[in-house]
Amino acid sequence: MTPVMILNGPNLNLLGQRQPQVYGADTLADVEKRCETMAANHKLALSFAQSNHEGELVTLIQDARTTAKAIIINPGAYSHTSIAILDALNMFDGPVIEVHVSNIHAREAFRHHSYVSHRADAVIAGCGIQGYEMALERISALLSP
Ligand code: CA2
Repeated sequence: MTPVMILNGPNLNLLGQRQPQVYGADTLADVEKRCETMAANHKLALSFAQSNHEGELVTLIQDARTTAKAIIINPGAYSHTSIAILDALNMFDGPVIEVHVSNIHAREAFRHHSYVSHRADAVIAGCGIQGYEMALERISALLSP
């Protein structure tokens, strides 16, 4: 089993509870369940986390340097603001995929730029929560020998 970390940033703990027209009706627990199924099919061992705190996300990314072979991250609004998260990802050696539930490019101008995209090997936006499963499939392909 290859360890993969999935990280979620601020407010994503409220997924499914507000703005279903933007983010859909599924909760973060639903996302985790679907990811667990996909991961098992691809022989990946998931660690799944969410934090509303920038520093905690930085620490989790630092931890991943020794505990995970790949990172899938939805940094939430920190995508658009956090050089600290970008710096932490730049110190991680494996593949990084950035996921956004909504299509950030079809939304307000301030969402069009993501610092994390400077490091990400791939970016998936606007595919709803299926984006996480797509990211896992891609990670599996990238990590297979
Ligand atoms: O589309 C995405 O996945 C985002 O990363 C979500 C972030 C937003 O700041 C990014 O620009 C795009 C916000 C997550 C807010 O999550 C909510 C969930 C339920 C209800 C309200 C907000």
